Amino acid sequence: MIAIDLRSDTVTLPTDAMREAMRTADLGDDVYGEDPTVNRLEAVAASRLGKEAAVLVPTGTMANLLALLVHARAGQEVIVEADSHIFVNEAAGASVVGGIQLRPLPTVRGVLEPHQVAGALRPRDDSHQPTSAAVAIENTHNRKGGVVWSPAELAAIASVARASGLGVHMDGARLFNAAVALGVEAGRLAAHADTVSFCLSKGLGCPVGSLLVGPTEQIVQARRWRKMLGGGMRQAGVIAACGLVALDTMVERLADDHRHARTLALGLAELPGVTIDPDAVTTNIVCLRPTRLSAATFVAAAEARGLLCLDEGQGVVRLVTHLGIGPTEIERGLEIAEAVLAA
Ligand code: TLP
Repeated sequence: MIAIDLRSDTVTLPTDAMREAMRTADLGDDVYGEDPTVNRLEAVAASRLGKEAAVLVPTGTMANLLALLVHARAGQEVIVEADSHIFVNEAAGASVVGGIQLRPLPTVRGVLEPHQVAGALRPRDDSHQPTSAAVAIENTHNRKGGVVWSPAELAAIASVARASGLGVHMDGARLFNAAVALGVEAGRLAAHADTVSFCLSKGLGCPVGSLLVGPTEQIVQARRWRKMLGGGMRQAGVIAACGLVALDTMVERLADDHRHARTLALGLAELPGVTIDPDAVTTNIVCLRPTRLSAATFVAAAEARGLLCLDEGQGVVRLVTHLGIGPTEIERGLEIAEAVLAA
């Protein structure tokens, strides 16, 4: 039985075009700055997001960590959303490596309100307290169900941050999902942050790789941290080659993933025994709450029938659409969910 894998968009496999690009890529030693394919990808990424420079890293986690290390130093604080990937899922890297304190603010949708950020700022002249260095936002917001920040919401946070001298980092692991959902260029969204990370290895289909983009001075610092953390890769052009294919050909198709997620959400809403708001599904992440089963029971029973999804904790099951999922898989997934809920 071939499973329908909706655990994450990270499970996607490289396309034939990516495999061919890897095979034929011009390579060099990127630690010497000599890999032409990496150099090209970094230039394309920076220009696409309207920033001066970019650095290729293995993972979104490393891209976020480098960003926080560049924005803040030991004893300083970075404001984050309480359900953000940085706060929940990155093993406290900024605290361990950088001595940086994270300040989590709870929200309903994953979108920080300007008054929350303003209220969380530390006084500069109180020697008891850490000093506020930056705000990190997540777009789309993963644990809240792929929530897209509107340009106005981004502008509002950027304005509070800048008025107080704070840096802004955007964890845009799924930034292109946000851009496609809004029908705008990703650069318009990136303009509200100083640094932006995005992943090649999620909906864009690459096997590995993320980029951090921002001002040259910050990216130069980020490169030093990358080296220290062991992220200086050599003939990384094999990865970058896939990234170039992805930025060229895989962005527009994210709209298919969004359509499939919406169909899935509408179908799930028809079933007894689940709580779900299909109108909240605007990108590729669907979150549901089984009302009569625990999330863990739902996930185990679905897996036994060939549907893989994730127990997100707190009673929530997450299903993510991606490159390997079409209308047939959505239809079959709904049949399995129906059987699980009826059993
Ligand atoms: N998210 C993964 C898991 O870690 C939860 C997933 O399956 O969704 N920022 C955001 C918003 C993310 O969702 C992720 C990965 C990352 C950063 C980290 O990226 P990687 O896995 O490349 O370190």
